[in-house]
Amino acid sequence: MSDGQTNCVKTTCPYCGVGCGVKADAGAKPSGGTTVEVSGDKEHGSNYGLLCSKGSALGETTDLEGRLLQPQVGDKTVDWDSALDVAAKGFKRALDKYGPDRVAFYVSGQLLTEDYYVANKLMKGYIGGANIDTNSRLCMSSAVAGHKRAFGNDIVTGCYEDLEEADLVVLVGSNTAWCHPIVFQRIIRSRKDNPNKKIVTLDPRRTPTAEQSDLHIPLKPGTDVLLFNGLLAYLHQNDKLDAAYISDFTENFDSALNAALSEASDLEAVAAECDVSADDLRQLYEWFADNPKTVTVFSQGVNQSTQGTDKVNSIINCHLGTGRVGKPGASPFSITGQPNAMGGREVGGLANMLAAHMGFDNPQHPKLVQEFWNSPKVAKQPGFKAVEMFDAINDGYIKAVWVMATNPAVSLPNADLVNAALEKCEFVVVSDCMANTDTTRYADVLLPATGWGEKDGTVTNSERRISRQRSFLPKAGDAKPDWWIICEVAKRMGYASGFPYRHQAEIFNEHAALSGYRNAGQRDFDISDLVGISVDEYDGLEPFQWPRVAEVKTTPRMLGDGRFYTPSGKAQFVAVNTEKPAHAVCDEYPLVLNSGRIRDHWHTMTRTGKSPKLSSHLPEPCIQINPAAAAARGIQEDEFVQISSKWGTAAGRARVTKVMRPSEVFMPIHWSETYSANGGVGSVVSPEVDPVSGEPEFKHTPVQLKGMGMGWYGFILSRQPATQYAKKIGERGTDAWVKVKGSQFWRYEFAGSDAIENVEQWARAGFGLGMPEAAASSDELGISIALDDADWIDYRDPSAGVYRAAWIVEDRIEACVFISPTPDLPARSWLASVFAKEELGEQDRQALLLGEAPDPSADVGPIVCSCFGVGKNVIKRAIAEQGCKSAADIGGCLKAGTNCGSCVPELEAILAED
Ligand SMILES: Nc1nc2c(c(=O)[nH]1)N[C@H]1C(S)=C(S)[C@@H](COP(=O)(O)OP(=O)(O)OC[C@H]3O[C@@H](n4cnc5c(=O)[nH]c(N)nc54)[C@H](O)[C@@H]3O)O[C@H]1N2
Ligand SMILES: Nc1nc2c(c(=O)[nH]1)N[C@H]1C(S)=C(S)[C@@H](COP(=O)(O)OP(=O)(O)OC[C@H]3O[C@@H](n4cnc5c(=O)[nH]c(N)nc54)[C@H](O)[C@@H]3O)O[C@H]1N2
Ligand code: SF4
Ligand SMILES: [Mo]
Repeated sequence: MSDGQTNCVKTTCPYCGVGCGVKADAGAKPSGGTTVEVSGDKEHGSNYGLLCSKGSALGETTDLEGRLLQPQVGDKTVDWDSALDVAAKGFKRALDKYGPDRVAFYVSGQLLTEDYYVANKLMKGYIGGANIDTNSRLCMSSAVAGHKRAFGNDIVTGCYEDLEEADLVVLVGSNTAWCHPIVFQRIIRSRKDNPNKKIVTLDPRRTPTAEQSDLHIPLKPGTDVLLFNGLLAYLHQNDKLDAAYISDFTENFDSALNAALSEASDLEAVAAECDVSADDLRQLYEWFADNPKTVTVFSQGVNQSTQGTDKVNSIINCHLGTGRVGKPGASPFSITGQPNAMGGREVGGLANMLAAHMGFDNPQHPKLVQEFWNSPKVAKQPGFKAVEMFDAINDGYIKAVWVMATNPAVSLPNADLVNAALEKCEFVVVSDCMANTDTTRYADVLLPATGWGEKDGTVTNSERRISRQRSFLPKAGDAKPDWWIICEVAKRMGYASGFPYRHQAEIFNEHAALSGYRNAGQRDFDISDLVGISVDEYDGLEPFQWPRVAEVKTTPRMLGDGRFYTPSGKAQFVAVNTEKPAHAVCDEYPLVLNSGRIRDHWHTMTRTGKSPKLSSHLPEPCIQINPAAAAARGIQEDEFVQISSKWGTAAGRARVTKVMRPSEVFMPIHWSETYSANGGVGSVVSPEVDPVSGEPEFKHTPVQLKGMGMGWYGFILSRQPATQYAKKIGERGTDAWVKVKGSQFWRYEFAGSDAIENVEQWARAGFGLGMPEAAASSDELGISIALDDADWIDYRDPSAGVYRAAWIVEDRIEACVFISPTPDLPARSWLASVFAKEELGEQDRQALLLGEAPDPSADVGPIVCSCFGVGKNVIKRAIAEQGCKSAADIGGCLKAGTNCGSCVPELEAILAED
């Protein structure tokens, strides 16, 4: 659907669960290929025209570089017919020989609802097993389980408007400023209009979100249940509970209160146990008690824990106790991660759920689903949850697995075991848009899926808003939509009658019909108003919030009337007590590893890693360490450090920072083997899961930390990708490296323990260049050069272990190499500006050999604003020289922060430093 004025197509951002509306305009590049311009959709109710850094840079990720363009069987490129036959036969063989419980699908919150619907139908209705689970298990399953325990069904009761309307927003285990930036901007803007509004962040780290909050409570990891039990006790002790609401609409209050009082009746003791200031805790409790309009937002600091479900219920208990559920400005609010985490829940993508929010706990539901589908079989009991599924693959129980739109070799805990399991598994099918991911390398059959801009369907965001993702680009190569691929495999397995769809709108139609089938208000998920929707109507479908039935076209809030989906119709308090995380620190593993996200990368970087803008903010795997913990181990900023646990090891650059508590370290989740060596935190993470939800404890693994004692550090910037070179570095005993996409170069960082014998030979060989007398070229590296036109200038000081070289072709820099015994190497931000020059002057050449920017203004410093490439040094100069006093002043001078606004929290932090 275009907007009527231009060629813009209205679609939805494919990244986070905020679900922003995007206007996308594809045009032809004069040089061939396609340009994609994106802007926020002002009419979309989730973002009203705003987009964060990732959304704004979508145009940098839609090209064909790295895409999987044709099906592959083993190493061979094949046509679709052959690939689909092999996939279907492989599954059929395993099914016939071993039975429906021995095959599995591992799917994703990045599938569209229509894709997800048919994947679930194929597994649960035709294969007849329930071993379909999704990466949402790693993400939202504790919230799902907590909602079901309290409300009887998986319902997010509020909407984004509530966050604006609230007088108090409590953010628990959520780095909203970086992970849900547009929601965060909406909260911050509303505070400007409401001077009484307060934002509180509960996070062991001082995140950019905490930085912008009125109060940050850096609680000890894993103490959330205690803190919220303390709140329930406080509300009771101070007569702040809503007795009428409790008696009219809830059950089990006494046992929840008793549990709370048993461990958390003394505020001072709670504060001591959570390791926070009693005054700060009292402040939070008072604000919560006195603000009827309170929203408590929770995310992975809550869900990803062996107590995740209990944490969720400890929060909901406080909202039930004060009657703040589903009311304007008052709700618990689970904010979802992926663009279609909610859609997956709606179609039964979790192994313990059925389609249309039905479940195995109600014996009528499997029958009802089977009857509606008229399918030969139906799963009768839950299947393996993600971590169990990969254990079962590793044990040889599961014989065939199909991975769609997720990268488990990187993102599951205990990733080394997951890699071994995929290696061993008899039959692995992978559907992805990218050719080379850590998971695609295990595929027996590799199926190219259409990516964002090519695919077409619906997604549901955190506030239950169903929006269309629309295609505006031609399909890449032979790529096909996921729903089509699944249906074709289903047909070839002999299930043609169940998968007759010609268009995704037909699948949506069936999904809508199932939601209303024999429902009559008994089940929450109902969009039956859309039954019979035509292709044209589907194409024009405007965003709306479910449920949507004949009388009600959109529902911003649910459960505000006190009617719940439990057998009694009443909400359930859940008695919860604090349990310790699965593994405690000990002498061997004395620190707690926490893991999560950074501002500009998305998960395993298969898409954001292609964007120079998004790779400029935090380009490398790093490990955040408190100064005391670093000092105790003699660790300096920038050196390579290693963390290890019972399960494995990972390495990154040391970031010594007070944002960390002394006993914890943090590592981002984004780096894989595709982008780094040893940069994947998943190898280290404990595979323990929450007993109710099965969600892994990604935020709490005991680890050991040590400096890697590297003998030398170095980096290369090169116009040509030199992947082979980087691999060779690995072969030469380098212990760590990472590759980063820059706007005019690829950057490779590395370090090694043993000195390099002949550094010039080593450096030149890396580019396929021999020593000066030999003419050299290497097509293998994509770099070839007639030495006549080229200059190799270098500086060496063997006794100091320093080497600097630049390779200049027709006065333009082609590559440069810097090596030193310490991580103190020239600023990459300065060198980026050298690559932007069409012609190098004498001064530039000298500066390259000196390893120093000719003057301070040549180095912009680490990039803060990725939209306009504004670095920290430039911002600091504007503060000092132009008297900028606010983020708005900096925006006025430098434009930083004026496009997507994602860097505003960091601008504020820089202002606070001065
Ligand atoms: N930039 C970016 N945005 C994203 C994503 C991305 O990859 N990149 N991914 C999306 C997805 S799928 C998801 S699920 C969301 C996740 O969004 P968030 O949940 O906000 O992100 P995380 O960084 O995983 O974790 C949040 C915080 O939990 C804190 N935490 C750790 N342990 C505890 C604890 O015991 N208690 C409390 N209270 N807090 C704790 C961590 O320090 C961390 O700051 O982000 C979505 N948005
Ligand atoms: N240590 C640690 N690990 C974590 C977490 C953590 O906080 N700490 N968080 C967990 C969470 S919340 C999440 S959500 C997961 C995310 O982890 P993953 O789901 O593994 O990460 P992605 O990189 O998003 O993987 C998506 C894959 O699908 C491909 N893809 C994209 N679009 C499509 C499409 O339309 N069709 C197909 N077929 N393929 C597509 C991409 O190229 C990519 O390979 O990570 C989890 N892992
Ligand atoms: S907040 Fe950013 S990543 Fe999330 S949907 Fe909006 S633009 Fe996309
Ligand atoms: Mo997630």
